[in-house]
Amino acid sequence: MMQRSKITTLTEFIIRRQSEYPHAKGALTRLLNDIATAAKIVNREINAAGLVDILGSIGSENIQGETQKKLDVFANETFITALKGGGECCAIASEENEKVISFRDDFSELGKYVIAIDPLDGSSNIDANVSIGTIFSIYRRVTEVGGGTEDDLLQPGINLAAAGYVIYGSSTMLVYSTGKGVNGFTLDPSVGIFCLSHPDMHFPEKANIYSINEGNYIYFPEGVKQYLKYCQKDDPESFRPYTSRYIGSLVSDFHRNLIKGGIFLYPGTAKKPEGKLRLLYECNPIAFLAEHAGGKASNGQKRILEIEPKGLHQRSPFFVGPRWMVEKVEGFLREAGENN
Ligand code: P6P
Repeated sequence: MMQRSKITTLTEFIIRRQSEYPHAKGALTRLLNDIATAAKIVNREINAAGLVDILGSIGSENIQGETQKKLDVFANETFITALKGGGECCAIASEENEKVISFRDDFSELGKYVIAIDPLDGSSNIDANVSIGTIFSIYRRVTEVGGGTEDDLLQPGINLAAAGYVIYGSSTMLVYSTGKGVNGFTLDPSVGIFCLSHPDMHFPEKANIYSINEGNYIYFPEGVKQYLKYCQKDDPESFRPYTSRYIGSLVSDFHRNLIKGGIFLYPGTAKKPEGKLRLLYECNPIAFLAEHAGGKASNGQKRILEIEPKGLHQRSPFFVGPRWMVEKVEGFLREAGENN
């Protein structure tokens, strides 16, 4: 009988990693497992979305003024229920909710962590059957007692205890870091277990992909326009011209760039100087993962993780990928006097 190679499950991996923290009591372990459980439930609905009447909008809008899709609402409710029930989290900031969801019951308000989450990022792609994702950030609370508050959530990314994403694609993967490397787990749907499939993920040395919505070209800062011209020059020694790849789903674009090597850019524009992506639950978690995978993330001049958040839904220009690629676009912005 063929001996199956030893599979490391997400639970085994998290518990093994917990043993490296002498004072850990398992709260973060349980919290990460709560997230994985919710992801499996959302995954099941996404896979069935084409079969039952769960596609389409529910007619309401979220606080971003974006039409909410049924799966958006389902995913949001699923993660909130799982995190509230797990007792390790005392508050959530979600893209789908204007204010912090504070858990004030006796059980949850003792939770030591708070979470900022985009429950279903890229949802405009749902009806086109394009891969979408969940993005999460985990902070230790800074308040002492009671339900979590906005103060617990408005922390810079350098304070993150953990961050990660789930990508619901040709296979479903959970990729996360607690600050000691980035590891990817693929869901075996036949048994509902996440199995270690991408240990110790790093951006590859050879990177030649750039991801940006070039439809906004005329509104880009001059430095970004110059960078795009640099990407398109013919110089085989530096792997140029690069390949342009853009899905319009941050998790999918970032995951591909992490595996194949590439930079993702969502600059501020003349019309939207702060860009589109939200600092707390899109830029920070992806930036945390990028740095622990050997990369860099900035807003064009400042490290994303050092930006002090002022609001739950504030936006930031976002450049993330291999360090040398991000520094290249920062150089063009500096030359154009657009890095102040
Ligand atoms: P655009 C999805 O709505 C999202 O927030 C990210 O997942 C994605 O990277 C970005 O917006 C796409 O924005 O303006 O190119 O459609």
